[in-house]
Amino acid sequence: MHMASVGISKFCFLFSVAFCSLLLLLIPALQSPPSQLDLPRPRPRTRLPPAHRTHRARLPTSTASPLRNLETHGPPTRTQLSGRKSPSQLAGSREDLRSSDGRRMGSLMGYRSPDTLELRDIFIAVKTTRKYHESRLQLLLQTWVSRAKEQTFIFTDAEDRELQLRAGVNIINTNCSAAHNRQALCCKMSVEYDKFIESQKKWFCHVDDDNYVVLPSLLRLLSSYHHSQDLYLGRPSLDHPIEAAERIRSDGSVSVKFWFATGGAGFCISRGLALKMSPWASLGNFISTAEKIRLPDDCTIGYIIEALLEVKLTRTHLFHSHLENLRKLPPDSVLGQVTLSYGGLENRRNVLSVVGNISLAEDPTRFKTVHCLLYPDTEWCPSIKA
Ligand SMILES: *[C@@H]1O[C@H](CO)[C@@H](O)[C@H](O)[C@H]1NC(C)=O
Ligand SMILES: CC(=O)N[C@H]1CO[C@H](CO)[C@@H](O)[C@@H]1O
Repeated sequence: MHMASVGISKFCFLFSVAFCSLLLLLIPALQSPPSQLDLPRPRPRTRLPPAHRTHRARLPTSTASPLRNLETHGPPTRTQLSGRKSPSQLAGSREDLRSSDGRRMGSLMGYRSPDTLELRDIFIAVKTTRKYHESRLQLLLQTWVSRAKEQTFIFTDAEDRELQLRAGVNIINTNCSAAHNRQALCCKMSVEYDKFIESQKKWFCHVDDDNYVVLPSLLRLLSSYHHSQDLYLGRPSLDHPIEAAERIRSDGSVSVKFWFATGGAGFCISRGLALKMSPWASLGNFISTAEKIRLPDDCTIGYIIEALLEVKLTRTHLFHSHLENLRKLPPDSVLGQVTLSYGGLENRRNVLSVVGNISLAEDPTRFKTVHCLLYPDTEWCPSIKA
């Protein structure tokens, strides 16, 4: 009896020892791999190779601080964007931008699928001034803006509650001067930029109050890119790059050459690129950047993108300003363009040649005709039926 119980205890003891050893052997295999993961790591502010990133993404969430989680996965907020000035901090906004797309691992691994873009992902800024609220703006509100009310933002320089109520669109009083000078124009662009960043939309498109935006064409064009890519789309206004004294990176003794998209034809910037522009464009920085290089708003955009960020303008001939000979656009290609315009007071006859059911007297800009060709169901469009 006694001997047998000793035998059982011995067996139990040996069995426990064997079991524990087995467990000890298994522990390293069960544990999470390499201890480097547990080391405190520097803030993820530098570009990491994709393999590294995927590795990190598999970390249990408990090891990542909630703060870091918020920073890398949440969309960048105004405060995060503000005050970023140095190039190293700029890399930070790059990180924010890439990881704001973190769920699209595909794009991080190098292949991107075209954006499944909707019209409401595009922020369309229309620059105007008090003087044109009745004439130019009214035409836009009646035509293309009526088809994109939610995502169109009209930047002006006066309070106009009546217009806001009547049109039911977003009208932003920039509080900038109504003068048509560099300072006033840059002031408006600066507000446009900040409102776009705030909006969380995927694309920033700027147009003037004499532009018709062919919404289906705009959507088609932007859908062929991804908003996390660096994209600056527009029509170069000159046939040569502009040259300016470099006063941001040097003392102005050297000059830089860069292309810019003419503001009068409209241009679009991807969110990815817009976030990188933040040190020179956000919260009033745009005005000081423009002051330093002493160039107008659209040139300053080109300067920040081409000269400072070294991203090339993607040329497109689908954007049109009133400075072009609009009559030369083949009538059957008009609806395929992205922006259209018309000659102003000084060139009344420079209008699109479109064949429509509305007379030139009734529609001197041809915008109504274009609109009715695009949306024949519009209530004020004349019936096309014979
Ligand atoms: C313009 O001024 C008004 C009144 O002070 C203010 O409510 C509004 O936010 C300002 N607009 C911008 C874009 O700062
Ligand atoms: C305003 C205008 O020109 N309306 C014309 C549209 O087309 C129909 C049919 O051809 C004409 O009857 C309208 O006068």
